[in-house]
Amino acid sequence: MTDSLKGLLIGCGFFSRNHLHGWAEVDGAEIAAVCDLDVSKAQAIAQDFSIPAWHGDASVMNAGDFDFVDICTTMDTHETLVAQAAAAEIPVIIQKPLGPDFATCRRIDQISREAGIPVMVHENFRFQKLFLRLRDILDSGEIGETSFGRLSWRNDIDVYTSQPYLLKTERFMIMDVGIHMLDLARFLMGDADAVTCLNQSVKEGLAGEDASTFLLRHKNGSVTAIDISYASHRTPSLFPQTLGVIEGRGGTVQILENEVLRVHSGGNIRDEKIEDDGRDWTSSPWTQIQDSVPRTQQHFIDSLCHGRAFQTSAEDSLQTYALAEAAYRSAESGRLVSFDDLETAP
Ligand code: NAD
Ligand code: 89Y
Repeated sequence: MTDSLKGLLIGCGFFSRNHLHGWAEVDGAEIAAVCDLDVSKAQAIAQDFSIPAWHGDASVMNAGDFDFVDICTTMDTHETLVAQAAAAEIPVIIQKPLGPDFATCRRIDQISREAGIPVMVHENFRFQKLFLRLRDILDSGEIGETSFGRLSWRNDIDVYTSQPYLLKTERFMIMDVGIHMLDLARFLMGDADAVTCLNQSVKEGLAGEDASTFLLRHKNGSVTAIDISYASHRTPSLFPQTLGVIEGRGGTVQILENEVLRVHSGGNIRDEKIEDDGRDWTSSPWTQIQDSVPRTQQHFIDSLCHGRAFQTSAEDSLQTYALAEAAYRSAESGRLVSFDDLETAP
């Protein structure tokens, strides 16, 4: 382990346990210290995961002890923390959403580029096994050039108990889950540059929307329909499954319940069941999401070590966050909003 890159994890809240389990599996990296404004949380999680050091102030980045920083705090804190990491010249992997709006995301990318510090967004949905397999099927040419996609995330998981900050988040559903869907749409269907969107606040007492329905116009002429909701009541719950379909000019892949890809091509049909990885620290219903965390982290470390661009670098992710911005503008105006309508294009 002497050659392992030493990381500092910042933010020891709800999702950070998945990060620490993940880092324990990653080749070439280890977490050397954790940090939380609430130092008792940092201490408790450090002890649970046998991490040797804990801190209550992110300025510990300046100590010169770290090769990378893993930021697992909510979006309102991201610009300041990335600026601190950039000043300390430490590469960053940072949880989604990168920032609360497109202007902030642009500034974060600018900070990263000016300091020459690579920043990757921890966008783990594209690292779910099902979507990696789906990408392989598309790359094989089996269904031909894509023309239409539908991605659907609808459930009523009690996200408000585990992530109570979402109750007060004004840009809620699109930034929390929509951002995963927009990234997936780009991953599977290519870049897009215009959106129409309708938002709903179904549950009472929320500061923001908890359901959103949108259409994306891709640059290659294809279209993706996305619908997301935390107010969709079904038994059993579909959390955390993304369902849908990808149509190509020569076939179709359906994304069905319980991690099944149904491939229609050449007049034939076959089902591929995507099994989880069988880790001992994952648990239903979170397994798919948890399994994707170490894969996301390994991509960060491998790219860093080999000087390669991250799939979801801050710069690349501007395309995703511009779509989210366009979606909010569309919901407000009732119109299709393209990148030309934003003050600055990604
Ligand atoms: P949380 O509120 O439970 O934890 C965040 C922690 O960060 C808190 O303990 C807080 O004290 C700490 N913190 C805030 N500012 C800090 C600072 N400047 N220095 C040190 N510590 C600081 O949040 P969470 O639910 O763990 O979510 C964190 C992020 O992860 C969010 O952006 C969320 O959207 C994202 N998330 C992603 C996934 C996924 O699948 N990718 C799932 C859940 C959450
Ligand atoms: O916040 C959400 C996310 O990003 O992935 C799952 C989640 O934690 C709840 O839906």
